[in-house]
Amino acid sequence: MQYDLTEEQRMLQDMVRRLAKEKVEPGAIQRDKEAKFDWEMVDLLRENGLFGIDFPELYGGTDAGMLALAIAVEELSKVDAACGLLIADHELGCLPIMLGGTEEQKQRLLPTLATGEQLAAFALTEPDAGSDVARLRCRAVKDGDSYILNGKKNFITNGGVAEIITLYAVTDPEGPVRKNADVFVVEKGTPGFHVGKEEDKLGIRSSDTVELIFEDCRIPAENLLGQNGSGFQNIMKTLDFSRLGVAAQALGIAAGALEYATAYAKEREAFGKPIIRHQGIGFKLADMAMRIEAARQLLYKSCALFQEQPKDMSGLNPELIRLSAMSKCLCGDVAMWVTTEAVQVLGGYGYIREFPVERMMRDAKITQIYEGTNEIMRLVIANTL
Ligand code: COS
Repeated sequence: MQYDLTEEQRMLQDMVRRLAKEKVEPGAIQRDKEAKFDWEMVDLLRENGLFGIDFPELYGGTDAGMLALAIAVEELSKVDAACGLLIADHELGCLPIMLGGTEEQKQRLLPTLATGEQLAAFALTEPDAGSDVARLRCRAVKDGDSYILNGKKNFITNGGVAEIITLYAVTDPEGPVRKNADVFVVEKGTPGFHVGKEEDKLGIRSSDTVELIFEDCRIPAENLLGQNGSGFQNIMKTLDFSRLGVAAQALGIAAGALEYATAYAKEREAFGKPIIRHQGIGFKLADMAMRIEAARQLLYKSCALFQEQPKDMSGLNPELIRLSAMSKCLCGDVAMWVTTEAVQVLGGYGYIREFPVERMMRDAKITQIYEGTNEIMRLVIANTL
């Protein structure tokens, strides 16, 4: 297992870093202000082949692996976390297909997802349950060669813009918990599938977060992914992989905040010298850099291990489950702490919208909440000890 970056990974890092600085950073403050999904960002990622990084070549991807994906998400998130989320969340929406789909389903669905021509979203959380997956209620009832879906999903990233939704629904409410649900593919435009309320959020404001409503929504039975009753297993494994993407997003936010705060501290003078020369600020920046580097090492190591794993429904070693949860939790906590400190370093300028660190602080918060709260991550880690 190696997680020193290869030549190809360094080239990708340089390319995405340049793209982020030149094309993503300039509009970031405005996109946050307007809280509007920006298709130009999607086009930029499409043109640069960034949606298919972790897709097998067989289905049109570049098969560059989890570490390459994490590097790309990190670089984009350094300047705009909502942009990094575009590719991380797309991967989340596609993972249930990669893990549980039949060969026919993969061939049918993955090529247009690998190029980003179609976007995917993952629909798990409901108004009454998100962490407690066994309590989810959305229903799928078999009817001949169809399933009929009824229920609501909320806080669904990309739900209003995606063409393909991977949806978790209970198929057998009387059946044994965690063996009574499945993941389905729902295509945009299917009668009975509506996009509901759009959320007005604290951070990642230009990302699309909506409620999805299913009312007697009939989908073909061939859109069931995997064996009947395998939904819980599929989403647990999906989340083990996808949490590395959230970790990368969090790491990028933290690294972006450190970069900005360091440059500021070298310029800004107080009491006759740049504030970085005052230990109160220098030590803050040192602690920020230290925690970021530690989080990065853990994430890169975890990605390197994960990319050796088959993307199918075979089991996952508890050590990997633990590493994924640790990466997500540590990177999220580091991002929240580092961005708060970055605001402090900038003082009054940190608190106003003209400077990016207050946005980074708002963006960081979600990484401690979604794709498994950091409390759930600690539960997962404890369960594997
Ligand atoms: N990866 C793979 N398998 C896992 C797993 C993981 N991360 N966590 C649990 N499992 C397996 C267990 O090994 C167990 O398998 P067996 O039945 O073969 O023994 C099974 O799943 C049930 O585990 P457990 O009894 O711990 O299940 P619980 O219902 O108590 O819940 C948690 C487990 C809380 C860990 C799970 O529900 C979870 O991850 N919730 C968070 C979901 C989430 O991230 N929601 C956010 C919204 S998604 S954007």
